[in-house]
Amino acid sequence: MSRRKEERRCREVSRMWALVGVLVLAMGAWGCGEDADDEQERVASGAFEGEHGLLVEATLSPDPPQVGEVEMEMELSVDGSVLEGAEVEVEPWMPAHDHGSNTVATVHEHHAGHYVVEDLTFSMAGHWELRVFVEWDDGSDEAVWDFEVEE
Ligand SMILES: [Cu+2]
Repeated sequence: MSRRKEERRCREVSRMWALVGVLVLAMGAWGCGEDADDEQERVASGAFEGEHGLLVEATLSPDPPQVGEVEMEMELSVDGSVLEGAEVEVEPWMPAHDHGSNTVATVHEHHAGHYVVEDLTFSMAGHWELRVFVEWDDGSDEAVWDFEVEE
């Protein structure tokens, strides 16, 4: 069955259930969840690991990101310990075109292990990477992830 037909069928079933007044909310868990899955793959917020124990728990807003300025905050830890006083750089990168953005993002630690990113922008829509480089007393690591930036 084509996806469109399936979606239409989902809608019709939804309507029917709504008409008889039965738990429409249950539909989401019942097979009409395709859109929610797509959404899940596109978001840029989440937990991302480096190869040397770094864990970046990032929140971007809006999410999925849009062209222009994006607000970003991160919790950083290494091997499970809160990472305080690290040097952090955040670089947006568009691999298909080999370019970054027009602004240089700056990062400051708001409180222990909690870092706020400013001047983070995406200059065009499409597939971007976000590269986070972190240096601390006796080590360094990076975490990179990728996602779609919307118009
Ligand atoms: Cu580009």
